[in-house]
Amino acid sequence: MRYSKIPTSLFEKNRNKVFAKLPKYSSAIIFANPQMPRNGDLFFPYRQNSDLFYVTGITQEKSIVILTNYKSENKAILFILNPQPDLEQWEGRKLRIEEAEEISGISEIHYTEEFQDIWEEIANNSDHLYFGQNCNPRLKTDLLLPDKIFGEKLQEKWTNKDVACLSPILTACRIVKEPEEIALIEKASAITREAFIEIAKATRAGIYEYELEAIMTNIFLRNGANGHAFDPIIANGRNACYLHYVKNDQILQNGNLILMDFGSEYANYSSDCTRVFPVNGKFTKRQKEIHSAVCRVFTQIKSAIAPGKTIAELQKQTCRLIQEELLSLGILSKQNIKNKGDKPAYFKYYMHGVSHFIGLDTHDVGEKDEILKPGMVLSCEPGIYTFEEEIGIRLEDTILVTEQGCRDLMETIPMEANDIEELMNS
Ligand SMILES: [Mn+2]
Repeated sequence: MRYSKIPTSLFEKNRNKVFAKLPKYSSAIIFANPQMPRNGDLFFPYRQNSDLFYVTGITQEKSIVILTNYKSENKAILFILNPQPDLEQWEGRKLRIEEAEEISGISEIHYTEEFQDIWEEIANNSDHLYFGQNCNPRLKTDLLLPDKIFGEKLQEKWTNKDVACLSPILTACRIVKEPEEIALIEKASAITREAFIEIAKATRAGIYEYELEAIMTNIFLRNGANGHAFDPIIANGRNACYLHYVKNDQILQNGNLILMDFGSEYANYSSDCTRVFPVNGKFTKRQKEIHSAVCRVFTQIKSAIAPGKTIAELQKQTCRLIQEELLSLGILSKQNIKNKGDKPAYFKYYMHGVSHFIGLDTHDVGEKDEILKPGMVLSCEPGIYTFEEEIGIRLEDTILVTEQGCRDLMETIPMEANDIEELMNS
């Protein structure tokens, strides 16, 4: 493991949260993510299913977990690969049963060969069957996902039972983070901070965007992160106006701004940050004007993050504030705002959400109408993008909701233009 061992008490707590939401005589099943084929005999880098990790801490492929209360007591049963010497010769050592127990705190562990028989017995004796599934409404894929296929088979086979998707239950559990999880997100954020400081100092005209990415990757890995929580965006000049620009293959031009949306993933927990800084270490007057406008919106929205609010409400407020800033910047006129098309006038310059939840996934579980509670972690990320002026600004921190309001986990990463200039010229 690249990260310090997570206490099994976290996974026990997480399992207990799930059990508390299962009706009597229920059995829930979660499969590891499939290994995604690349080409030839290769796979893409492996990342565990966040739901399975959440209740077990296990990152090994082909693992399965069943959470059941069909015999009235709550019980977790874990299945792992039977380690075969010929496979290990190629892929390295696989988990032993004692090791899987030490990571997960689960005492009943079998090899996957035994899964089918044990599951049949458990399913047969349960009234409610839950299957794991990626239910993110923004996921668009034509792939036949194994979880979904398994769920459909369950529905076909057990017509006399209540068969349902486990996602709503796991979402309700995962959305509020335990102190141990917050500590891991803080660690990921601290690594992200270190990368920004190094990059700000190394930035100069004439080098490629990917050279900044190389510094970032180096610092993430050196600090024990899994790597990037998502493909980093390192966009100078007009590239910053493309929201998900990840080619990072252009030369940094003197006079341009760089938008960098990035974050390390530590122990499978994400951090998410966006900063905008000048290639030559000095903002122009106009760049500073637009940057400060987004900074003001960021500060106001951040101060509105508190228990009881929703992301949908923050979004409305952001759009109002951005519209005002666009007016003062002279980007929009009062007439533009009055002429209503199918979309409001500001939409051309600000077209994305101001917040998403953050946790085991960078776009973590939880919807826009979720009422914020202490322990939830979310982004705050307003922006203004103008192709006319070739300036794209987005400012983003990872933020924890607290009893009193919120705590910015990235407060110490310079954001304001003056602080950035000071850092770059130090
Ligand atoms: Mn984000």
